[in-house]
This record gives sequence, structure tokens and C-alpha cells, in this order.
Amino acid sequence: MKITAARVIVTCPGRNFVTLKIETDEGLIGLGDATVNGRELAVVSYLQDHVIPTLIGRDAHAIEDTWQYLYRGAYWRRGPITMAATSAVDVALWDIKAKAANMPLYQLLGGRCRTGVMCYGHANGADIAETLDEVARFIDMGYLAIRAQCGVPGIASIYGVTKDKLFYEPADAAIPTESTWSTPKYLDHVPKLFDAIRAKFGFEKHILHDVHHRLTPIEAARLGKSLEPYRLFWLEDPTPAENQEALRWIRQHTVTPIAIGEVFNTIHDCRTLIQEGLIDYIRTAVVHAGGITHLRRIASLADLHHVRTGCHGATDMSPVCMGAALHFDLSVPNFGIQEYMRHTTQTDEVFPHAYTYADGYLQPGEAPGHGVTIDEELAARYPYRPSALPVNRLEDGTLWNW
Ligand code: GCO
Ligand code: MG
Repeated sequence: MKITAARVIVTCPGRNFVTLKIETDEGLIGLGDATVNGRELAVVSYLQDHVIPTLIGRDAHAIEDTWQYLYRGAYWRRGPITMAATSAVDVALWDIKAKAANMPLYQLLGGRCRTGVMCYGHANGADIAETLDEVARFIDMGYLAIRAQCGVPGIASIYGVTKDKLFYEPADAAIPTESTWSTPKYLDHVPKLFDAIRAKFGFEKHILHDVHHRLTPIEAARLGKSLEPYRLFWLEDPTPAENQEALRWIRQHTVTPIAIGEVFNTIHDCRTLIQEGLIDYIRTAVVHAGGITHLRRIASLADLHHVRTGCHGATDMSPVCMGAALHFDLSVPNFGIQEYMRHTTQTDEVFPHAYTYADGYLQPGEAPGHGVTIDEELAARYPYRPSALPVNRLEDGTLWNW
């Protein structure tokens, strides 16, 4: 089966998505997500100028060879743009192979390892009272695991707190908006939130929290220690983890489980973290870490070291990524949890999908392939809108991690 055409579709049904569509001489088509939030057109160019011309005429079944061709063959390997483009090709080819086999993708990946994919939703509020109401709402929706984020007195706006409670789109302007950050105020407030959550709801549900790369290692160690009584499922991105060795400090001081990796693109970004057992969950996403092919390699390494998966699933992972992730989640032995931030109705209409949510679990569905399609006519009605992620400054104006 030969690849005869490939095309990039950019659409903005509430937020920007980049989708690769691959066609074959047997009439089968495959879709892959290539969205990098705030950098969408860079991936479009990489795909159109450097990847698509090399795909035409290739064997659509040769997934591993194509992956190696795009990774090793590129010379300028790794990096978010290259790896998102590689991922889009990889996922589209897995979609085609599973359609050719007339099977849902998880069957090709070894079959079901569990009955469903436990996911976590996002409860957030301007203050503790509002966050508690939101946690209650997610419990009512059947969630077994809930991430809680909350405004901090004295900080005007904060990562993860939003007006639209089911969706979150931080990329809100063509030129990045600026927010202000205070580590001392945050560190004093956060334990109060989790104290209130456990006091009100007990310990039955899994509770998670995202620090979003804001702390130094010793500050992160302090936070992890102060949250131990509340037994979090995980504490996410406590520090910017390009310095993998810094996690040794955090690990020495706290038994709060750590999750890292949503911004990583290859196994090399998390090799030390995994091999030294410095984290408990690896957050790499299908779209940003080289597709199903590379994510399976990361998961296999992680499995050796008792690290479980916890794929990034914010709104900027398109339904195509979410669909592919659920097949991976269902079939990977060392699955931990899947993030599930819902998409807007417009996004769901542009990307009809087989996956479903019920009672705290997601199911990828039984449609052949990954089960996600695109309504191109509808997609064309939502043109690209430039939008970048915000930047962050300390109270004295020093640029900090957002
Ligand atoms: C998460 C993430 C997101 C990111 C967003 C950036 O844990 O879901 O931190 O909220 O900020 O995906 O594009
Ligand atoms: Mg995160």
C-alpha cells in the first residue's frame, strides 16, 4: 500500500489545531495531530516543506522505517516541531494500518490490558470555596481522579484557573499576555487548598495538582513535604525538568509522587528521570513525543523502573491525539492515568470521534483505526487565529517560567 498524498489541515474551532491527512492507493486514509500550542504554523511549514515531499510513494505499512527515516534521517533530530511532525505521520500510519486490518488500533498494540482508561478532570476556582464546589461537580460527573488548581491571594491571575470550567485555553493573544508570580504566596496557600479538599471529601478520590514548572528544587521539596498528609495522586511539573538531575533533590525530601514530561519530545529528555526512579509518572503525549511508536518505547523503559504513564491531555491535544492516546492507554501495561480536559462543542463537531466518557473512564471505541475523523468543510469555517501562550514575571519584573 503506497502513500499517494498528504495534506495539512489547520482549523480553529475554539482553538488552533494542525492535522495531517495521509492518503493511500488503496483508498485508506489516516489522520495525525501535529498541534504545538502557540507554534502551530512552524509545524505546518516543517510538514509541508520537509516531510510531505518525502512521504509520497512510501510503503504506508512501513511505520517503524518511516519513523526512523524522519528521526535519524533528519540530521537535526529531536525538538518540539520536528517531533510533532514525526508524530503526526506516525499516528496517521497507525490509523491506516489498523483500518487495513479492520481493527481498533489497540488490538494492533497488543490488545486490551484493562477494562477502561481512568482519567482526571480539572477542578479550579478563584478561591478555595469555588474550587471545592468544582471538585464536587467533578465528583458528580463520576470522576475518580480530579486535578485541583486555585487562585492565590495577592496574585492577580494564575495558571489553571479559568472562567470556562470544562475547557482551558491559556493561549489567549497573538502577542503573549504577561502574568505575575509570587512563589512565597503560592507555597503558603496551596496546602490550605488540599487541607480543605480532604476535610470535605475525604480520601476516596484521587487528587492531583500541577505546579507548572514554577519552583526551584528546594522549594518543590518543601511543597511536596507539606502536601504529604493529603496523599496526592501526583504533584506535576514541580520544576522545569530540562535539569533532570535536580529531581534528585526533590526525591530525597518527599514521598509525594511526581509527574513530569508534558513538554518532553523524546526518551532522552526523560531517561535520567526514569532510570534513576526520580519520577512516578511520565507525562509525554502522543503528539509531542514522536507518536505511538516512540511513546511505546518510553513506556517500555518506564515499565522497567516502576514508572507509569500519565499522558498530557489538555485542550491543545486535538481529538485525534486523544483518540490515539486512548488506544495506547488501553494497551500499555504500565498505564497510570490519562488527563482529560474536554474540548468545545465546535471542536467535537469538527472531529467526530469514537471515544466516549462514562463514570470516570474513557473508552477508545471499536471503530477501525484510532476512531477519529475530520469534517473538512466544517473545519474550513474556522480559520487560524494567531495565539501564543502567556509569559510570567516575578513581582520585581524578573522573567520567570510560565
Ligand atoms: C496540563 C498542562 C496544560 C498546558 C498547556 C500548554 O497539565 O494540562 O500544563 O495546561 O499549560 O497544554 O499548551
Ligand atoms: Mg501540566
